[in-house]
Amino acid sequence: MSSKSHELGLKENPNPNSINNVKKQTFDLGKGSEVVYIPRFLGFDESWKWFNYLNKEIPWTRPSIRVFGRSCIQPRDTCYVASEGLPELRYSGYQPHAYSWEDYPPLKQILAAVHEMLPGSNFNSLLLNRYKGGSDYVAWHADDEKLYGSTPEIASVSFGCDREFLLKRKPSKSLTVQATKAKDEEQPARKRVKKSDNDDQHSFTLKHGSLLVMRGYTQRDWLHSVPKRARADAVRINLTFRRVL
Ligand SMILES: O=C(O)CCC(=O)C(=O)O
Ligand SMILES: [Mn+2]
Repeated sequence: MSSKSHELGLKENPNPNSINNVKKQTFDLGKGSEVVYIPRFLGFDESWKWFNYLNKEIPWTRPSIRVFGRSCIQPRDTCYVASEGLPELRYSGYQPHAYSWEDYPPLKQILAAVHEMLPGSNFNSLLLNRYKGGSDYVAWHADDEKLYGSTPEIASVSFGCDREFLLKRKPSKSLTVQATKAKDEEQPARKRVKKSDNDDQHSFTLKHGSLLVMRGYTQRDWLHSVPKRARADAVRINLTFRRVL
């Protein structure tokens, strides 16, 4: 305990890196979906150290995936790390090899920092992405695989080039039905269909050393993407920590 806080009778904060001690932005997306953004989760220099390690040491691959029944090369490099004994991950017809945390000790240090920031979290798997430049991207999707359960918390740490991260609300099934009905009945659809407004789209610039957390029903009700950006001319590495149930 520092002498000053002792004099004032204040208790030293037991967890200086807790979520209560950093600048964070919380976005209530409604209906039980929430996003938290912490721009300076990790220090700037420390983050470059992680970036250099990851860029060099991770066994990056660029696999073939299936999108709408067609085979294509995934538009970014990837790698998967998971604790032993978990059900295997499969997305877009691709089953990544699960590397061990023990093979990449710095990943365990970043995981520990994430756990410290998010009390109660207990991530056991990690999907890594490397965007080599502005033409690498991730298309609109939700991480709604069954193995994560119905309300997964996903913690996303970014290094390197700033990239835009977009969220948009999934089209509501009932509204789609109403829209079709309105068309069938030749009534003006705009009267029945909710207009898309600002509450249905959000954009974040994910900075070097930042942490973005998606939780609640964000994967059920929202899609996210990192679109192509011609001006993003440097490498970005992103780590998404998840819990396989
Ligand atoms: O790179 C990002 O910020 C997002 C990556 C992502 O959504 C994913 O790997 O599922
Ligand atoms: Mn995702």
